[in-house]
Amino acid sequence: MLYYLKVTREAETRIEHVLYRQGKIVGGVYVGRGQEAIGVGSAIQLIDGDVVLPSHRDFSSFLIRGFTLREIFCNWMARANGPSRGRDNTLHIGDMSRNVIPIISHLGDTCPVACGVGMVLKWRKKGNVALVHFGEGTTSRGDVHEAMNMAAVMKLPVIFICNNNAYAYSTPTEKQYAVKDLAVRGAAYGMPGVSVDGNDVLAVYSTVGKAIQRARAGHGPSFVECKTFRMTGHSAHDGAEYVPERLFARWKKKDPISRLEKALLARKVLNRKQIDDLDEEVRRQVDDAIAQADASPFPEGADALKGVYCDADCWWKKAPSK
Ligand SMILES: Cc1ncc(C[n+]2csc(CCOP(=O)(O)OP(=O)(O)O)c2C)c(N)n1
Repeated sequence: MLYYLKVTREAETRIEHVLYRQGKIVGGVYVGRGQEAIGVGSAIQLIDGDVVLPSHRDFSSFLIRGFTLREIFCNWMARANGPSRGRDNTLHIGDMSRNVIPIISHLGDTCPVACGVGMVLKWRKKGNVALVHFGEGTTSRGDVHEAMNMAAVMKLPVIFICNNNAYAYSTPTEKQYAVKDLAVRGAAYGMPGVSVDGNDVLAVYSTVGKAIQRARAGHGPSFVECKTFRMTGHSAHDGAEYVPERLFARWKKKDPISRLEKALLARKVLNRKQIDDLDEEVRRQVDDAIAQADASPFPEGADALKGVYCDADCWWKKAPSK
């Protein structure tokens, strides 16, 4: 867990603070600084056949599901050998062979897709589950509610994971919804709704873990609200001037990485030297991946239509019918 938290933080920091400013990333850069524990604590417990539908701040889910750092940097730097073949520079990436379905930019629309995935998983009867991630702003969209209702009625094995990071772009939660905890919305649809400290990776692990076990046992969906804070602007171009400094200071003390480090040190699972070595190894891996991506070619214009339609080798034609 500590490795995935750290590698996510290091990679996203380079993307936001170095590569974007060097002009190597064109377009928006959305990172999940401060909320890494949500993706890590959830995806790390998935098994073969489970599916994850990450949001735009869930870098770690991609790594945990088998994307390499090199692939991810190639995508951010719009290179031909990135998963989206140089067409996009964010984490709008998916791969059916790794059971990762990309986010749909129209926020909320990924939730009905998660229901479709849940229907397939239920029919296959292998006890697999789908995790779908989204922000608190997204919960104000109708699609999310329709999906939660459908999942509850059909007892679909879908875990709805809300990263409540306090701001939807520049809109604070009190200007957006009138309940104290979004988790109460679970009950409205007939599914468990739980709020958890989203900066405590072990708490996320255990809460999402219980929801996963419930879904595997055929008891249907759950809604998990992970309370966290976005320790940066909405995007790299946004200085977050609308966020009071005191909030950054308060949430810095709850940083998910230092919290896990402290717990591991206190319980003597790791010592300081091992943590320093891990930091160095993570930096080295990120350096290598960036260098490899930087040396990769940009796409050729003639390849622009490749993979847009289902060619002979597309995953869908190769997918098993059951
Ligand atoms: C339907 C829709 N409306 C607006 C946008 C523009 N937009 C992209 S991210 C974002 C903020 C979403 O906030 P939230 O769901 O809380 O997620 P967060 O970015 O805070 O993780 C907005 C408004 C969009 N992509 N889709």
